[in-house]
Amino acid sequence: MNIIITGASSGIGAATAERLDKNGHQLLLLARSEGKLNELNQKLGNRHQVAVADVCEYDNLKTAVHHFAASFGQIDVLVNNAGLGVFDPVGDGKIEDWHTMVDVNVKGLLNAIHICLPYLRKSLGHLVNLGSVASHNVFPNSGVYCATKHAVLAISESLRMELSEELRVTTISPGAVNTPFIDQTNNEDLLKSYKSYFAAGMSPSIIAEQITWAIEAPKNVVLSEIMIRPNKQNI
Ligand code: NJP
Repeated sequence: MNIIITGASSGIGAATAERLDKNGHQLLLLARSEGKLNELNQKLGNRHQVAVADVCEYDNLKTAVHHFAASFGQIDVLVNNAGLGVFDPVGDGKIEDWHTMVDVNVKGLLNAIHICLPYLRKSLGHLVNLGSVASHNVFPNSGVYCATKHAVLAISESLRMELSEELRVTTISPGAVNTPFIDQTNNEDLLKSYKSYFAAGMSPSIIAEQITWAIEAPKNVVLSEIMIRPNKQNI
């Protein structure tokens, strides 16, 4: 299948690229960090297309997606993974951090959906959105992040219902995953306390396995949401 992965330069996105490559899929690896994307592609035998693009920049994103579609004929799957969390109590939050989270996690996700949807509907394809346990629960110190992930689940579920004849939609909702995710937080006290929490989280390869499982499921079923936590995570 021809698969686009946003946020492929790190963490869950990079692990998903490695896992999908193993099963022979053709990938578009998309993120802003050119060096990391090229390094990953090299590790995978330079078999894939790389696009240096910000999901917030609609026109650049569109160019990258169209180029991939023109190269391989169709797009079967979008793994909408790019996202970030900057943790702070809402009362102490910085407006720039709030805007960045909304811009990337919601507007960036919508940009990719809007651009890819005509292709995915044509190929009777699959949309995978990265939600979170924060799509369901609200935690202290991450209120705006939780709001963005609630939005992701709402977008997924509405598309799943509206386009059930043309599109399969899966939300992946993990608990803590051991990636550089928490390094975006600049509140020193919170960073200190969360660092070990995320370090004790799941390997990103476990999430990559779930994404692969959802994509490769029989065409007449949809894994609409996969929630997965470390067994010791009780929230
Ligand atoms: O984080 P990290 P994860 N345009 O920091 C990219 C969700 N999640 O793998 O552009 C394009 O290793 C960035 O690339 P770059 C989480 O909310 C995680 O953990 O080069 N790409 C990088 O590849 C997110 O949706 C946990 O900087 C942009 C990637 O995003 C997804 O999992 C728990 C971008 C982030 O990689 C992957 O996060 C959970 C932009 N503007 C949900 N901004 C967890 N780790 O515990 C960022 O429930 N990226």
